[in-house]
Amino acid sequence: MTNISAYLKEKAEVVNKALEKYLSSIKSVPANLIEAMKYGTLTGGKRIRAILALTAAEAVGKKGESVLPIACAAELIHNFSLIHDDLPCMDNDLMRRGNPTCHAKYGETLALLAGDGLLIYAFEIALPESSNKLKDYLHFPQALRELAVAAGPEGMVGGQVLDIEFSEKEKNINNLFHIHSMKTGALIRGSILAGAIAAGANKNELECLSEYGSNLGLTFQIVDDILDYKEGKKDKISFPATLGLDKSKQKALEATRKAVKALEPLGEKGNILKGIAEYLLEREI
Ligand code: GRG
Repeated sequence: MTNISAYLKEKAEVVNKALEKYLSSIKSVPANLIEAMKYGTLTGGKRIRAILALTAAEAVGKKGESVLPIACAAELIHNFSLIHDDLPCMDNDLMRRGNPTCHAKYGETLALLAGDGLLIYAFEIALPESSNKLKDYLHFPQALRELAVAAGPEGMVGGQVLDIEFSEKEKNINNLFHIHSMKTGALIRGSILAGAIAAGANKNELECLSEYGSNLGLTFQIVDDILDYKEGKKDKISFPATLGLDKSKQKALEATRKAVKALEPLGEKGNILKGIAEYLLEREI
């Protein structure tokens, strides 16, 4: 049985090294832009989306590192969204991951552009540099499309708009599920599917992973809300504010059980994904 926290730590190091390398290899741009892009990406972060992409590739029989560019692309897209989410026109947050937010450190204009830079760079690193590399990147365009759908208007960006536009009264439990499945769940599910697609997964494997990913995304957001709530952010419209703490925990447990059940057809190959789902249910950070 794999020790999941050791596994997550080891994979996060692999991802961090790759992100550092990618971001250090950008040439001929203003130094302050690269600095802000690195700051927004490399200053903390659990790397869950990238790790899920690597682990999904392993669950369908490939080496995780064979899909590292796709895993890093998912992580760059996530970090772009965090920088933009913190901006004054969105949440106007001054702290993230225990440090000043990107705009608090570099100003609003550069932070906005650093986010844009990360989003676009995600697509650059996940596509082959030259036709010599096409063989290694065979399924990457399809994987990248999965990430684009997850992050774009049908997913994360659309969810953010709904979150902003629904009035407090409209944020009943059904709308809350809908907003979060787009805003947070879509990129988590998309990262899992993108890792598996890049690794050449078949239709049955993708069906299991899609169901796993949807439920894992829901667990992730409910637990995120519970952690915020326990930290005293009780004004926020969230699962515990709407359902209460106990019912929210129950919903997260139900979603985790569904996620784990969805992995059954993968047999032992799904064990690490199962462990990650259980770990994310119990996480404290
Ligand atoms: C403005 C065009 C445009 C796009 C941005 C702001 C935005 C659209 C979307 C916001 C999406 C968002 C920030 C959702 C919150 C998701 C969430 C729970 C983030 C925290 O994820 P963790 O815990 O973070 O994985 P770490 O720090 O570990 O990386």
